[in-house]
Amino acid sequence: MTIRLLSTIACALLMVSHTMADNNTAPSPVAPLPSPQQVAWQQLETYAFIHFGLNTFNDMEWGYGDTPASTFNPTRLDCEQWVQTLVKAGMKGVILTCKHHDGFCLWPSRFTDYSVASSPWRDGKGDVVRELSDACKKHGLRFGIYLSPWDRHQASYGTPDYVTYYYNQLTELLTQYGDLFEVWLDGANGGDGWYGGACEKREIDRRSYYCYPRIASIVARLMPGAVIFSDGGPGCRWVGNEKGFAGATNWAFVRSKDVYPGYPQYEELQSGHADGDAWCASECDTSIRPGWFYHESEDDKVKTVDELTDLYYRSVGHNGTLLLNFPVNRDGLIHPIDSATAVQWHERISREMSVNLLTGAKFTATDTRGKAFGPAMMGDKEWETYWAPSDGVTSADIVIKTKKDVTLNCFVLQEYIPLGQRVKAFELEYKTCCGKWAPLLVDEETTTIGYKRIVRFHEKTAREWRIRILDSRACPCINNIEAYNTNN
Ligand code: FUL
Repeated sequence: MTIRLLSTIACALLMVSHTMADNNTAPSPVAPLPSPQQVAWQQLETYAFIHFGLNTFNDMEWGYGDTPASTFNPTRLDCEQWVQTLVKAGMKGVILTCKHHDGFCLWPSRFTDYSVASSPWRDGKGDVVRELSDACKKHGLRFGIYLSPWDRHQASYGTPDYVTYYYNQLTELLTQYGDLFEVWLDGANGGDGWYGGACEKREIDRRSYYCYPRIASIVARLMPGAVIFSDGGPGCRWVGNEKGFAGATNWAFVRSKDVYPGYPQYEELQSGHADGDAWCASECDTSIRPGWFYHESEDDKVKTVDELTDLYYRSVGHNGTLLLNFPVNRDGLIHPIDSATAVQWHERISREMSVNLLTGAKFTATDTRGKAFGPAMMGDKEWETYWAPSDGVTSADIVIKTKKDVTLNCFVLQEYIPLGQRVKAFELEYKTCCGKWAPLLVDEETTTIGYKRIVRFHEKTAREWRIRILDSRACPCINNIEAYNTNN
């Protein structure tokens, strides 16, 4: 045997033992990473906002802070009607404007009389937060709170006393209403207001006034399962628009030192920061009507089922969540036009995504680190199992062979995000009848995947499909691939 042959055999043995050693070892996580709460939050995918309060009764969007509490008087308020509608619309949770910028509280706060306790509704004995949180418990919906930091009613606004007042109210909401999944901190802050009769403009330092780390520690102590929303998190971030969509390229990261509530370069939030140091996925908020609060003049301006469907694909399908607002009306009900539209929208999405045409298909890949991470894991519906190639492999092809010809116009791709968001670029292809790979026609960039990427493309019929991962921050970890024909 020549020395050359011996060294070739030795080299081959080394490679085999190396592969075997790697076989069942999971890839190392790539920071930034989500907390288990952030993963659970993103899995909710769609949940509702309710804007309701004095503005509803006074045809306003931003009350000045002096609107009389006596004008709050919903005659037929029924939180069960809200929750039942939201469940039928596929919502997994609801966030209520417990206090909007006008400072009026939908619960009888011990710290102010500017609340439902001073209204004629239920003779001043009502509590909307209680009624809604109870209805959520009864019907299995998660509950969250919006507590506006800006308060145009309080005389102390702008002083340290107001910040204590804010913490006290936050504590009431975190301790009196059971489990919460999200705490929503609005970015609109400071400006003119009533402020106990001063009627002036008050500016605050948006970065330091509320001491956000203190708020985060109160939430972490009293409601550890909840994620905090604000422009830059820390739990989840604003998507940089109020239209309900995220960028096709969408990283779940932000540069935590840069972003704060009121961040001027908020448009960056549509795609996140590829070089961010903190996990902070995007929440796409929008209203089913032009306004956040109810206005009769908008009864004929409710978004259509087509518009909402498109938003679903560009929010949940762009690695975000969709927070869809329902402006409760003066009766205290979700308007029938809004509820009918939302329910039809949910039925439409459910129909479009009802038959996964890859069921029973064969998945293969150009590289696999070991049996436990085989390509079949992408078609097994299990969250905890995923395909991954060897360490250092940052581009690979996944080929999917269906049993017969199928006509597709949509792929659903998911990364196993507990190990980080990795994929930077991919391409989708199909095999033509003459056996050549050709690109599927996609109208947006195919870059990031994240928790969920839904890629719509021009319909094609074929038996073999290829997903080419072109670049990734480390070896990709793909845990689910589905495909649909949304025209069926
Ligand atoms: C904004 C607020 O100013 C709007 O009134 C609304 O509450 C929306 C969800 O957030 O920043």
